[in-house]
Amino acid sequence: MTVLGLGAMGRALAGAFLDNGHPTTVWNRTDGKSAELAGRGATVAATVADAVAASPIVVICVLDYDAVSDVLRGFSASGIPGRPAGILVGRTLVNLTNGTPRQAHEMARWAATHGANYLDGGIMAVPPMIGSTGSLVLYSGSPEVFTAHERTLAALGTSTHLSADVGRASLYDIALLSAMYGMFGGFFHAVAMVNSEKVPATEFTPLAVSWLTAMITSLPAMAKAVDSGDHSATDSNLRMQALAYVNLLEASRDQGVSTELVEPMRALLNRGVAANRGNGDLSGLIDLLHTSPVRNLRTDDLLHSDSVGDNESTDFGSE
Ligand code: FVH
Repeated sequence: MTVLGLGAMGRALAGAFLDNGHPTTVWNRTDGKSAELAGRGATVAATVADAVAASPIVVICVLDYDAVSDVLRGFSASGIPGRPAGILVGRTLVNLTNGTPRQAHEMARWAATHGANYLDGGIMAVPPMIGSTGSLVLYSGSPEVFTAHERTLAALGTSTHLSADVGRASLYDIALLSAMYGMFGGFFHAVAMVNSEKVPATEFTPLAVSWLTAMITSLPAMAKAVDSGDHSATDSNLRMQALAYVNLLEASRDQGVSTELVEPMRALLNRGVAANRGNGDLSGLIDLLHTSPVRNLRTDDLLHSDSVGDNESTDFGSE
């Protein structure tokens, strides 16, 4: 194995390969991050080319795709004098750097022009989890290439190959991060609310955990509603929630808490009411995310009216 990039994640990845008995070569842009891995048996390469030449599988995990480009820019398919040519031919490049589906497709094309196999991956774990079964690594790209290296990659945790579409792993990665940041954003706002009355976060948090745990159980039913297009089944209709949400905003302002995290949901709830989805489930809002808000209407009129517009492209951001 070769691991390019020895940040917190790269070091964890290299450590997991070593723990599983894989001879591992490591490289990092700057010095000072390889000593502990060297002590555990890793070979420290002086150059990227040396590191790549050392192994059939090259894992790269750096800050972002610009950094990936910086690391790999020296490689030339054409054999320009002074640059390593052909080093990547026949090797498998596994890119676990966070990025977008478009970047994954571009990277796959780049790898193909250099004769390398390419897998793109998304790590759903933090560094201390790497190597445990709780660490999920998502892969996309050629199923044959994944199968060939599946056992080796299992050193990092639970591997899941999603699709031959090389952008799929980053799509899932970004989607899962979106869900995570939504949860964190809600929690941050909630803690700021109780903090405004000097309630310690640690006192409040067990209630938040228990409430969020209960609410998470509604996600599979919401997913079913999205897939069927039928959002009619609900005990908590959208219009009721849109009205209650006004209190959330008013209370925040009264408590001196910024509404920056919670305003966007208000706009979407209002768009849902305007799109005649008020009697249905909250999951109906997901459909609206495929359309853009385009015109302004008065929120209160719509929330308190039975006859609402049928335009799904409505923005209530500026009441
Ligand atoms: N750590 C985490 O919790 C998350 C978990 C999920 C996956 N992410 C993604 O993993 C990628 C690497 O993250 P990281 O935690 O290792 O990040 P850092 O500790 O900040 O290390 C960054 C490494 O990237 C190297 N680097 C940065 N810019 C360049 C460049 N222009 N050329 C070459 N290398 C570069 C940096 O090198 P150095 O500063 O030590 O020389 C580190 O090796 C990331 O995509 C996360 O989103 C982590």
